Amino acid sequence: MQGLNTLRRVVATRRHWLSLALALAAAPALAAAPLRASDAWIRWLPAGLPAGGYVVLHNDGAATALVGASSPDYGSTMLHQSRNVDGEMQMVHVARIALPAHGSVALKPGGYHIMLMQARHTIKPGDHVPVTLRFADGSALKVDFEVRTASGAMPGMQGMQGMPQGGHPAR
Ligand SMILES: [Cu+2]
Repeated sequence: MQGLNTLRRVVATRRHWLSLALALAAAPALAAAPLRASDAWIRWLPAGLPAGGYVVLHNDGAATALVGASSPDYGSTMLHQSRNVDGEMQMVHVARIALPAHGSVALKPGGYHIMLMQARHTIKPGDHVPVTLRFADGSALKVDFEVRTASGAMPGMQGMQGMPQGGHPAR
């Protein structure tokens, strides 16, 4: 009985040291990565057309910038900005997207986006695409992007277009 209790204590102690070791191993990675991503999605387009990738980047550290992106699912990836030039939407290649210290930047339709080109296989709504984001400080962030249809991305917006104003004929 005494022997079994001793064995249990040894196992418990080992488990404790293992969890402590794991916590120590994780700590430096957390401290060195002040960048986070949320709401990452890709606007799906048919026939393998270039697709826009959108994400909100949060920076808990010093000012930096998004300087590149890559994905194993796409042959070519660029940082783009949509701009309204004389009433016409145009896309331009940008080298960097500034990320202020202790701030955030939203890549969204009509603005900054990640242009994903040359899909390596059929990508459809509901898929998840890994994209690695590279920053000016040398760090990288692997983010899971969810593929959505243009309408699915903005629930309600489609139904609101053309909705009659006031349902009853004036009398
Ligand atoms: Cu683009």
